[in-house]
Amino acid sequence: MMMQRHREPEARQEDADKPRPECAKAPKRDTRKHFALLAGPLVFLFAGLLACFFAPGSAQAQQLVVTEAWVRATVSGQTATGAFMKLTAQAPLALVAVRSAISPRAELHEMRHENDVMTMRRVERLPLKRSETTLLAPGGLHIMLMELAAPLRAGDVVELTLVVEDENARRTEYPLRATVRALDAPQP
Ligand SMILES: [Cu+2]
Repeated sequence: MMMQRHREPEARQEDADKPRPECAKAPKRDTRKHFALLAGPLVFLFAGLLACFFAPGSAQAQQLVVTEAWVRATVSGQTATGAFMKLTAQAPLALVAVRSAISPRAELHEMRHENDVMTMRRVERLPLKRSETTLLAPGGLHIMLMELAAPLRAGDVVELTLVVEDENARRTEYPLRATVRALDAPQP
């Protein structure tokens, strides 16, 4: 029995070395190439699926792209400032709330020039059309960060969370970081 067992691997090796008609027709290299061609995209697909399942909100995260986020610096004693950015929705969305650890009262505001007077009002819900970029900028729509506990200096980084609602009233949070820019940037 023992002798037979020891011989087994050798016998298998010999079998493997023998050319088999079926294998001779399709060289091994081709099989590997096909596998590599197929495996590459599969790995990416699988990694993508994993990311969707395990990264909270990442499936929805692709629905809103936030760029060029910044916050205007403040001077000592100033307790409110504006946050600005570009919002591009990949699906019909609405910005419904803003939160920040540095402000117990963060609101979306709109500034309008009416009869030579600049007026500012709160916007409860900002619809974001698909494939359109909405600009939050000084003199227009902006996020107002109020009741600030400390001054914001140029170069500081402020963490904000945008709460966005999709067509099915499903809410998704988008955390983002905005850099504080110098005071001489235009007023909100
Ligand atoms: Cu405001």
